[in-house]
Amino acid sequence: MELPRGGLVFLLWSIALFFASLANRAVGIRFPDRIPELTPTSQRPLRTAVFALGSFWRSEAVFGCLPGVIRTSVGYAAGSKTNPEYRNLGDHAECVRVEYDPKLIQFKQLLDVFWSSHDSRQVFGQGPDVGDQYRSIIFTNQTQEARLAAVSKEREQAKSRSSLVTTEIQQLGVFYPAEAEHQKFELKRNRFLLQLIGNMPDEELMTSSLAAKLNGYAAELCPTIIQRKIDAKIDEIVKNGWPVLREI
Ligand code: MHO
Repeated sequence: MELPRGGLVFLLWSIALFFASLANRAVGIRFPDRIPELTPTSQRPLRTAVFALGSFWRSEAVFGCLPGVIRTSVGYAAGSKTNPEYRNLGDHAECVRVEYDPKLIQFKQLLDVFWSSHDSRQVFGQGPDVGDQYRSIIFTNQTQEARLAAVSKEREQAKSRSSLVTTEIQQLGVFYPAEAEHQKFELKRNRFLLQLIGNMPDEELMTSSLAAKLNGYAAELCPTIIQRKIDAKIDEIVKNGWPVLREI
């Protein structure tokens, strides 16, 4: 009897889960992340959103921890310079690209996080960072997103007329990924967490959901409940003796 395609995928997935649960005991929290092509979330159609809200180190951490966000990366957009670099980014803005599962989180909710995570009224900078590269932008892909963005901006402006909301809303053009050292920057500063996930190479850090979450955790920018959940998970791993120091 021929197995339908869906059935085959399910069977492979069950086998992978079984081995993952065995392997999990030995390698801590890393294994599920090693088989991204078999994770159920990545089989669903994902959407992409891009935002600029100041230093992209922080922006990536803000979005990485949200339930439903599958992957994050940082880069440059909104400018005219081709192939911008961190030290020479021309008129581009520092951005975060968020890949999310629309069944778990919606563009509207991402907008809420965008507004609550920076000061959209600050001119020519964000927080301590000065310059046009830190300007506030919502990038859109479709009319529906542009409409939602415009409504949310109006709502934000209506909160106070004492200053103007500087946020631009624009159609996304080219997104240039930033250099590797800027990806998951907050996580990379935390050697303990890096070790805990098995010192993933850069390419893997870029695509890993786990790394996106821990990047937010490292910066203490996850929603409190998630921050606590990860704390507890890490305590558990440490208590159970993983990673195990076998010799010295
Ligand atoms: N305040 C930051 C800005 C970095 S950013 C990725 C710094 O330490 O330089 O532009």
